[in-house]
Amino acid sequence: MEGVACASFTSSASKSLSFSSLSQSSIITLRQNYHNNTLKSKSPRKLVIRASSGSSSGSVVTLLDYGAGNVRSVRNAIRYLGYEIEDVRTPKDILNADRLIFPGVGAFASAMDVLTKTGMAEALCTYIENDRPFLGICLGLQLLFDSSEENGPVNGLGLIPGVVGRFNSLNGFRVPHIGWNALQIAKDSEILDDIGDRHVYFVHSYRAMPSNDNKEWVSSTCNYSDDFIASIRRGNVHAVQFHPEKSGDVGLSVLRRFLNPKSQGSKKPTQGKASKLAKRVIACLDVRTNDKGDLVVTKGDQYDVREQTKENEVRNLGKPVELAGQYYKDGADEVSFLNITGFRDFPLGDLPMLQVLRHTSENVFVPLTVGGGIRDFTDANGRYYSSLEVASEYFRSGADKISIGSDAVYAAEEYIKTKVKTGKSSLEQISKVYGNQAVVVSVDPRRVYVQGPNDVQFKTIRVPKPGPNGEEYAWYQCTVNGGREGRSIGAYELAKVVEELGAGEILLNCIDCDGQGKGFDIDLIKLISDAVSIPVIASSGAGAVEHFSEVFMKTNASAALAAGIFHRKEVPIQSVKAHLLKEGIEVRI
Ligand code: 1PR
Repeated sequence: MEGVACASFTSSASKSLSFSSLSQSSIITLRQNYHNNTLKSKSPRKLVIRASSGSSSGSVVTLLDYGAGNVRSVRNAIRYLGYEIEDVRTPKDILNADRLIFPGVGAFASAMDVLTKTGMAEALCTYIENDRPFLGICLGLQLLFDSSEENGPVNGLGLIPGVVGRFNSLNGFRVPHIGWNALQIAKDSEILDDIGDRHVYFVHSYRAMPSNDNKEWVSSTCNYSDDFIASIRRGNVHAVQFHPEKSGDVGLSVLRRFLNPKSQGSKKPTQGKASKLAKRVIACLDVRTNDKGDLVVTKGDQYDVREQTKENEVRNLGKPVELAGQYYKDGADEVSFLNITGFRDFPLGDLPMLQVLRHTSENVFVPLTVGGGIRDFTDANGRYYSSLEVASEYFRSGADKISIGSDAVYAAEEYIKTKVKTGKSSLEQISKVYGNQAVVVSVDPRRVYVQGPNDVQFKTIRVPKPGPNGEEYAWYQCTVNGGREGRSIGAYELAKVVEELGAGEILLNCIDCDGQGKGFDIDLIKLISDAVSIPVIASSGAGAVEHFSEVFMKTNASAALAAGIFHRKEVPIQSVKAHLLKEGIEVRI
């Protein structure tokens, strides 16, 4: 029945549909897959289509946003390139699109559910079968396959043979796969022509694998634990597993080539070099309102952000949007904003912070993380806001990831006490809706010296230099409220628990090293990055380029973050990267 419905659309459509690059046998194969895939549906839908010439002009792009998450970055990138966006509201809008972008977000099963219930699944199949210009991004690539193991097996659109499976973390590869990787170009794909051996940004836990059955589709692969499909192309149909909207200039060129293929000269694609996941260099902006009421970038010494003067003012190192834009141009792989007074001020009342995100995301095309104040909150009028609502507002305003500090500590303490996952903590709720990869836990530990490992119930390390009273061991005590309150949980215990509760990444600060410029706390970073299988961002203490190579050589950190040296312009980001390259450490250039 489904096949008949699609066929009748094809013959009756008034819009001329091009079958330029799909042979008749390919179309039959595609239909067969979709047919098999939907046979289980209880009441086969018959799509009534009135194809029109559509309202799209050359500068209009149709965007399929089914409301499951944040596609603001994609919107920003399309607008930045000078195009207007028309949103899909009905299946007909898909069929009438001149150029369709499908940035899949959220989980595979819920996306398929929405697409099927709204009739969009069938419209998408028809659109793609008819070789209309299509660009799927991330989940927008995965949904084209037969099925996914994510909370499944769950049927996909069945247009491309293959099963989407989870990365295997057993070989020491951290899952999610977050960061910058280069591609192995398998065939001419036009939209990838400018990439060469430059890195693009990935963030995902599931991937499709190349096989004999789908080799006609695969236009590039990427290696992470094994070779997975980084992009597909068949005729006018493209999809990429990476995020072009978050891949800096090179990502914008992918979008530009899709949006306006004719304006771009065709190049012979250059083969990428073998690539591991590049180590990331992250610029962090601690943001707060100063005593005059202006939102400023500040920076502490061991978390004290006030000048040591009579006035005792909040240190002001610049304006958040300007600095973030500058770091993007300088080559930062990510930018993080930490709203450092978020623990006491309600972030949704802090409209300037949301404005900062909105403005930054219009011009910064690498991932943006925001943290501070993500927790449940009841305002002065008795209105209750869940942490999920707070996070959603951050996402809507342009964040790609949110970071949770104090609230993650409380959730971990509770879990250790009860051994029950309630599903109610901010960490669990946000990662369930937005995916683990969108949730960072920011840890603010302080080193506490002890005489022996049995002095505390927490994991200790033997310290290279004895403590003030000759102590040979130390543990790392977690704190909340910007380091003001020490808690009865170690960073090691916290890291393991938050991974279980759904964190996708750990931002590992260190109060002792913060702002000191003497290097990262290698012992701490080694302890935590060896304890978990999610990526760890080393933070606090960078003072020279050598500190970055040291942390990457001596620990399993996936990224290194710095603040003071960048704000004070002591060390440019490019010098850090040049140094890392010289030391043989792969970075994005
Ligand atoms: O607890 O969920 O509201 O989150 C609050 C967030 O604000 C946490 O991520 C916490 O780390 C951060 N925060 C709170 N108070 C401060 C402070 O400095 N007074 N900043 C603070 C944490 C540490 C790093 C810093 C690095 C690198 N700042 O973000 O950027 O240490 O600095 P460096 O390179 O200059 O050494 P919640």
